[in-house]
Amino acid sequence: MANKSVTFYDLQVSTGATISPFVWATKFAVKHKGLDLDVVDGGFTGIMERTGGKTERLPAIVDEGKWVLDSWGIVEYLDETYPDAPALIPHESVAVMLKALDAWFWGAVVGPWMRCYCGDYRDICFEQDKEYVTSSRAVMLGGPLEDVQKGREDRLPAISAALEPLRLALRESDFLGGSAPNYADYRIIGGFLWLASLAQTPALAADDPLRPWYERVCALYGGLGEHPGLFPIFGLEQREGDPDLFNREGGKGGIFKRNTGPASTQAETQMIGKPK
Ligand SMILES: N[C@@H](CCC(=O)N[C@@H](CS)C(=O)NCC(=O)O)C(=O)O
Repeated sequence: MANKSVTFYDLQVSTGATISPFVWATKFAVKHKGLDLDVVDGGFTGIMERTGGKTERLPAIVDEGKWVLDSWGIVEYLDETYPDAPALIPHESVAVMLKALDAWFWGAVVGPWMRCYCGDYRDICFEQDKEYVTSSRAVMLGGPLEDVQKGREDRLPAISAALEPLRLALRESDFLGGSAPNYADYRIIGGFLWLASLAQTPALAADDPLRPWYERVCALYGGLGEHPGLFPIFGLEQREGDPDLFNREGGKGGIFKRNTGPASTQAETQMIGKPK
């Protein structure tokens, strides 16, 4: 029997790939619930017309005639309406921690990437969107997109290095949800797929430890995150003088170093010179 579908208002670029991180997260969320996406295509201009005046921002869905707006609103709706399907937010703590994680991720990574890729972002949009995207993003970023993007090769290595908290967690776990994905994975993959929808140069090392997680999440639901219009985000080369793109050793201390008694801490104790 075919799955039930919801009408899904997409936000796309000229390749046909979704651009918005919010929309990407929501596509995965709908599929997680076992529902199919009945996609209404479109770019940045004409959202109000496409949605009959219901919203200026996407994502939006219509389920059995009911309009549901906002990525987080849609997730709450899906968990409430389809309690028998796997939960997106299986415990209230997931929502709280994900909000903290997401705020860190935008501040440390997505925002800085936007400043490295805002010209690519405009160039990949549909022709009819370019004027609006150029002017609105220049206001958001405080200057012409070419000026803001300039010098990105000098900034990308440090942004890659800033992703270490995610690498530490995902070295030990297949998904942010643990052994199976949940909304935390979808929310964070949204930022990576936003980048993949537009990046004309890679942002992360080819052997970045995040890559298996990225590929694992993209492959879910018949390859939802493997749209042919996406660009490679792995392949950044470290130049002389650049910081390491990632930490090869993983976590060595604190929460990542289990104390099983003095033998386990002896080397560190000696190194820091604690008197007996
Ligand atoms: N709080 C909203 C934010 C959605 C949002 O800002 N969407 C952007 C795309 S990333 C949008 O629709 N932009 C339309 C525009 O820029 O005109 C949500 O979580 O759904």
